[in-house]
Amino acid sequence: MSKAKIIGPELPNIPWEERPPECPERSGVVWRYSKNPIIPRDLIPSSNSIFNSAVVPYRGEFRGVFRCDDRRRYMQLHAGGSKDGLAWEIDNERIEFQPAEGVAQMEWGYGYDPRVCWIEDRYYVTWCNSFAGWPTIGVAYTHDFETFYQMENAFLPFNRNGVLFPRRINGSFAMLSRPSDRGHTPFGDIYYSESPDMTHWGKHRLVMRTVGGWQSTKIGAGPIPIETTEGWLMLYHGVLTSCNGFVYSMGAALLDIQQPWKVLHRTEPYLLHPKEAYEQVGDVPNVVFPCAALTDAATGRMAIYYGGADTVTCLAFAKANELIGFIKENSL
Ligand code: BMA
Repeated sequence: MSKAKIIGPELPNIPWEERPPECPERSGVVWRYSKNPIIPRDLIPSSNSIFNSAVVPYRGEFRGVFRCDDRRRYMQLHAGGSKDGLAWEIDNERIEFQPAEGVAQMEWGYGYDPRVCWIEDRYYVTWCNSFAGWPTIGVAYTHDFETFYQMENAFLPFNRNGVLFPRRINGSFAMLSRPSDRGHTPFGDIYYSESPDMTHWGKHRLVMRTVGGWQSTKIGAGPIPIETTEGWLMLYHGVLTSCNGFVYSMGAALLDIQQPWKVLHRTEPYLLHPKEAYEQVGDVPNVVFPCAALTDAATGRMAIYYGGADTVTCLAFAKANELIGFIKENSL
């Protein structure tokens, strides 16, 4: 058993459920919440679907930014809150971003797959943002989940899955991303970039490429990387192209703490794969897509939020030491 520990705050109130007895430890290093999905597609009147969403701890409670595709099937971002991380109240109206100081008002096109990251003094939001109609990484910040200030886009099109690190690395902000194309990109590797000011991004490095099986078509970072005694724990999605279309699964890697573009270990088998009805059937079948994880450093508990079949929001659990032991023992 690995003695790996999470480095971070103690959060005893995150959602938690013990591993069910029918789920053996070796194959069940990640297990689903028994009451999935936690957010139905029509929780708010305006939504067609609520999935691929990001949550964070907030003043003893939880807040989040949710991907709510509306009933016109336009992709929108909505703010929400919860006392227990399970029952959520989500605003019926989408977030109206205000321009951050010195930034011109940007026209809203679409937004999807948000991530939320506390760094130093505020919550940063990154998402796949329409930049003159094409996808790239949008960046904003908020202090209260009521007013959101939009900054410059991090990159030129085409890019997706922008995921910030929760602290500066060697003095700079750091972000993972996945350069892409204008469609349902049939390729994609994970890259690392740094910025002194959250506006100018450079010093790009390749982190990892696709490999065989469930992660053979494209890969993209999921939740904010989790700092541990064994490296940055990065949960990510991997895509396989079947004769019936893309299949999205979840795996994990450990990245070097000082130089996160160096991969220390990476799972060969997937950790979570579309298996339940709410993952296999929906607007896009066969998708598990993680975008957030709440962690408790004292117990190593992890609550992983993921989208099911591009339709609903689900929860899965893991213990950091078991997960890290599994990654090391089942590494490529
Ligand atoms: C990706 C994104 C995700 C989605 C996935 C599967 O390109 O659009 O939001 O979950 O496709 O449709």
